[in-house]
Amino acid sequence: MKIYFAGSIRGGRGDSNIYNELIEYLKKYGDVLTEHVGSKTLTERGEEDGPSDNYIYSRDMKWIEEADVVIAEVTTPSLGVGYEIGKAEDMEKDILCLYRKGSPKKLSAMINGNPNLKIGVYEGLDDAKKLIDEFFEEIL
Ligand code: 6K6
Repeated sequence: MKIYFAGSIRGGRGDSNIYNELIEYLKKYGDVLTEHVGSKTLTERGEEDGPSDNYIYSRDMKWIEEADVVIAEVTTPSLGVGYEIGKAEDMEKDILCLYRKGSPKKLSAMINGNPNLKIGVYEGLDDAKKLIDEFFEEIL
């Protein structure tokens, strides 16, 4: 099972610890292609000598094509994550969007209102992990 995990990078790194925990949990279901999204050292600004945006775009699009499922943490709004979800939807991937209840940012209607996406609203990490289990139970 290849899993593409999407989470905000330039949209803001405030939830990076949560991404990290979710990625660790997802490893029980398969290979997470995008482990760097949970990195505690990855900032919104990136590194001077990091890969070019063009390289990142091409690599990430290839990984979405390869992935069996996409799990997106959507609490921190991110253009990149929204774009990835839209592309994955076109590719008819199974997609779970996890949104933390009580966030000051209301989830976009383009995600929340999309019948092709599974939306999981969670309170704490244990809750999010249960939603992940349910998602995999449904598709496996
Ligand atoms: C680090 C810091 C700034 O830029 C970087 C390197 N950038 C990226 N590296 C890997 N994946 C990326 C990068 N930028 C965006 N992505 C992909 O888009 C990831 O798979 C995330 O799910 C999503 C984040 O988009 P933004 O718009 O929040 O950056």
